[in-house]
Amino acid sequence: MNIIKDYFSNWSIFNQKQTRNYNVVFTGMTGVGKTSLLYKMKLGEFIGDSDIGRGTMYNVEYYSFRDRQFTLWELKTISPHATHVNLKIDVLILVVDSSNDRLHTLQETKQYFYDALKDALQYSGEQTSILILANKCDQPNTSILKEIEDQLELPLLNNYIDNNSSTKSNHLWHIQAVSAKSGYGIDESLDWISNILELQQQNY
Ligand SMILES: Nc1nc2c(ncn2[C@@H]2O[C@H](COP(=O)(O)OP(=O)(O)OP(=O)(O)O)[C@@H](O)[C@H]2O)c(=O)[nH]1
Ligand SMILES: [Mg+2]
Repeated sequence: MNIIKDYFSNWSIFNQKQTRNYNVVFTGMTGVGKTSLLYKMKLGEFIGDSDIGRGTMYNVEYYSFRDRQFTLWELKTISPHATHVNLKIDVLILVVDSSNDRLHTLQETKQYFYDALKDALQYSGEQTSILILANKCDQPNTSILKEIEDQLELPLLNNYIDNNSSTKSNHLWHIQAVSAKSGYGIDESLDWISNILELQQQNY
């Protein structure tokens, strides 16, 4: 009997622990750096203006970090794709262009953000974890985080979610300055995601 057990235990499939996969969704207005950030995390490289992941309605990549498996989704619009693949969102990432030559004003970004959030809440669980990435912080004259936080009214985020989701739950949000180009803030973002998932696991 042991011989049979040893034989099968050498097969990696029998040794693999059942690991959960977490869905991390990147969204944000055009040109803010969603694709660049996704591939900076995945490949550790700034893809610049190469064709990787460009011109597509969505991108999806698998990624491991601190023994966790992630599926990273770049979704320009959440609903059609999320419905199609029956997605459960674990972490929502809103990417904002923090440089002063951004294509959209912070007021437009705010409108987009709350629309996207309302949409995403349909696919979120009991806890909603939201990471706001203020990208392109390598550029001169970027908005300080406080300005983005105030303009997007982030301190009121919990009330907004409570009013727009069916469950009263714990919502955790965080804003982080990042640069897909220099890599600034990427590790901190991944640490935040990892810690938040740890916390979610402890609560359930
Ligand atoms: N300086 C600088 N440029 C960046 C950074 N991240 C992205 N870019 C540039 O911003 C432009 C848009 O980047 P993308 O990653 O394609 O942005 P996106 O949000 O995926 O754009 P869409 O998918 O078209 O909505 C490209 O020219 C990138 O090279 C950054 O951190 N710093
Ligand atoms: Mg893109």
